[in-house]
Amino acid sequence: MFKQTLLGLAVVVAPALAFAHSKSEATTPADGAAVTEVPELSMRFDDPMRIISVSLTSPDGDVEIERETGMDPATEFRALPLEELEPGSYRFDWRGMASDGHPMQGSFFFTVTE
Ligand SMILES: [Cu+2]
Repeated sequence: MFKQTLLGLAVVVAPALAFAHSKSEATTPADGAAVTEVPELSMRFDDPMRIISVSLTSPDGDVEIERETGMDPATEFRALPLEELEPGSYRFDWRGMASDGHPMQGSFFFTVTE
């Protein structure tokens, strides 16, 4: 009986696992890119992701950004820097919840040039 329950669960869960660990497919700016300006920060996912927290860090510390997208699971996340970004290197970190319920996190890097 118990075995059957587990098996049934496995069958139900299996299709969801195909989408497990949705990953960031593309970001703006692109990971590792050198850009002259950053009008927006965005990430696209191959499966809806609830983005719980984000941060943008420069060598001088945290940079304020404003979310454009809400807390609902979505395949696209957008945020805007509140000020023009000074030349330098930046790191964007995010934490989220994948549609299969797994907590996820990631980061990407870019450089703003003069
Ligand atoms: Cu997962």
